[in-house]
Amino acid sequence: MGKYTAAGPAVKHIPWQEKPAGLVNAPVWRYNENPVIKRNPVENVARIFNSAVLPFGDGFIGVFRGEQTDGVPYIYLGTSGDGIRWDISKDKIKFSDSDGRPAMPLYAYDPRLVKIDGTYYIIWCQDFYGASIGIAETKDFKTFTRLENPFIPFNRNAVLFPRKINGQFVMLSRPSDSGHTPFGDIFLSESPDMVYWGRHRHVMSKGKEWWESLKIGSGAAPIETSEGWLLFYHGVSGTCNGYVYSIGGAILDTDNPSIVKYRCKNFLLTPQEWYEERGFVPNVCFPCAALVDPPSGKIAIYYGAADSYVCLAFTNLDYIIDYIKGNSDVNESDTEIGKR
Ligand code: BMA
Repeated sequence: MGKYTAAGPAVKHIPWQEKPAGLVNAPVWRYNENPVIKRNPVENVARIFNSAVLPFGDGFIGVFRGEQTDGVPYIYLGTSGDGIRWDISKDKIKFSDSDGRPAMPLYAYDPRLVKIDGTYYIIWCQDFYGASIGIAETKDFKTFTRLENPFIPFNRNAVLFPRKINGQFVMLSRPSDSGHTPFGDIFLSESPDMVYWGRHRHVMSKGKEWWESLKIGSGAAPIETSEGWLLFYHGVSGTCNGYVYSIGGAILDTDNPSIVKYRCKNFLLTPQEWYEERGFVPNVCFPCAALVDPPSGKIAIYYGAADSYVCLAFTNLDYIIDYIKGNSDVNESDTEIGKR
């Protein structure tokens, strides 16, 4: 048993590698056979990246952002025994409305996958007369029923907490504008029923450190730990040569998650390998999922690299929580309840 604990069932076959000896500046370390999904992975899909996975049955299931050969992104289903080698369907996930009629979004990207009380929710970015959030539920990964779009445009990077908090569903999101937004903070909204969303709260602003000085967006569904909700998110900086996306870490209060208890001033992972620095969009590490195995404390982070590949990185609960706490620098707006 480690110093800190995490909620949730054991994930016995979680992908894992020990931290290589002698590695410095690496609170999170990369899988040495990255990328785990390479280019042209299935017919009519040129690139798969920014994707989310969960344990399912004896293995894993995932929702994958597939950039079709016509350039339009959609979501594809994949299964895996080990969380590393994936069998991805060549057909897009077929979404229906509540009457069972086809209800496909015009496009869908950056899916997140969260299980709450036995139901799986896929949350993605889509057109709703402007970029906003789509959401669907499934229990069996055979039928996928669209729910009401939670927010009006413009919004991106929405992710649900994996359980109700104070009896409410809670979603993080990043309100934005119609373009490739040069700003953005993380907010939180509550719903009693997954239809009506309100009681909006500000969670975190872009950071004062260079790597997250332009905008931030929530990444993986938060992991519940004894210190609070462990959130891996992305932070963006604007360089003279374009945006750089790094992975950051914060810990939110368990009962009032709009309060940031700790926020790491250092990035946890920033582009440095060829598959992160070179690709369709260079210099992107974009986390969309994190698995935890509570008994061992092992954590596996899935992130998109350079808008071209799916990659894996590892850390463990004690190490990452101590690192975030040890390098924490919260500002006034982080620690507020987030209501004005
Ligand atoms: C963001 C999103 C992500 C993408 C990133 C870098 O705005 O569109 O899907 O990975 O830009 O291109």
